[in-house]
Amino acid sequence: TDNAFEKSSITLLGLGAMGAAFARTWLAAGHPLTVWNRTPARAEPLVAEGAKLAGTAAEAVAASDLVAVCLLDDASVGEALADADLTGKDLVNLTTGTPAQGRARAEWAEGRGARFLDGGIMAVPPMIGVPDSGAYVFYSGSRALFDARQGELAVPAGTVYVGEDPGYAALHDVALLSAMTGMFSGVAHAFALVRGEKDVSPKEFAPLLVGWLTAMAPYVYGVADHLESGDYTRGVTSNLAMMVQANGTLLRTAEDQGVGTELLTPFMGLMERRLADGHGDEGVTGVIDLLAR
Ligand code: FVH
Repeated sequence: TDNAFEKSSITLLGLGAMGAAFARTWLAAGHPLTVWNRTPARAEPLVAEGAKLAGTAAEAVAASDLVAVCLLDDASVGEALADADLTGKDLVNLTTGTPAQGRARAEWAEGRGARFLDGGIMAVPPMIGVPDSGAYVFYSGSRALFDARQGELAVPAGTVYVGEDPGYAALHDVALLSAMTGMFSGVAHAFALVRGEKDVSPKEFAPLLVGWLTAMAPYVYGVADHLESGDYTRGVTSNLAMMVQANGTLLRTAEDQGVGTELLTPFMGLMERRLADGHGDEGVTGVIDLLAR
């Protein structure tokens, strides 16, 4: 199916919102594309755009050396590929999972004769195939596969290879999503505080919040420096003792505004524990030590 003069053929299993977005970019780039979806009707628009619809996942896998999978979860990947012959295939799993699932899926695929790469997509579907959207995919696993398929993988989104350990793509993905969850939590609390005020409109407040979060984002580099140096006081301008004191103001304000504090108190509790352990001259990095299990 692949030769030096034509675009390589690609198989894609899974035509949900994300899979369909990937499919369109490969089709637009001229790659012959075979697709399979559990619900075949979902493939109709892509077939109209030039994709070939396979009757079964096994038939789809047989059609190309490069097989991408973008399904709901790891269990659906196992189900879909159960009857497929993976011998000699380059299997790229774009399904979100845990690091442990990535490692187990790599062992499973390699045991069936495939090279394996796990992917963690850092984008939402409308960003796929859009230059400068910032979309990229973390990849980990077979470096040889990544190098050989860099051309195809770079069509839908940027690529960031994070190591031979097949769990690392998911680990990076989940670490970034976890940080985002913390941001969502902070944003929810901030809007809850101002929402009841007749003279504070959410749309006027939003750019102030974005500006503040953007200004604070380089804090991340300070944490990295603390962790690598082992000195959690380096470059600290606002120390833990001061911040724990200020937390009282945050909590009182929430109470005055009639807003629950449940999004704030878990983190504040950890800050207080670190302070009680005698680390008032540090920043907030020491909280990470308290999280280690
Ligand atoms: N959409 C997003 O914003 C996020 C962005 C970051 C990455 N995620 C992950 O990408 C995977 C696919 O997500 P999706 O958005 O394409 O998801 P859906 O639109 O819900 O499509 C799910 C597809 O999976 C098929 N499927 C579900 N269960 C099974 C099964 N047991 N066997 C075979 N296929 C299965 C489903 O088929 P159907 O419902 O159309 O028949 C869709 O093709 C995902 O890991 C996200 O976490 C997306």
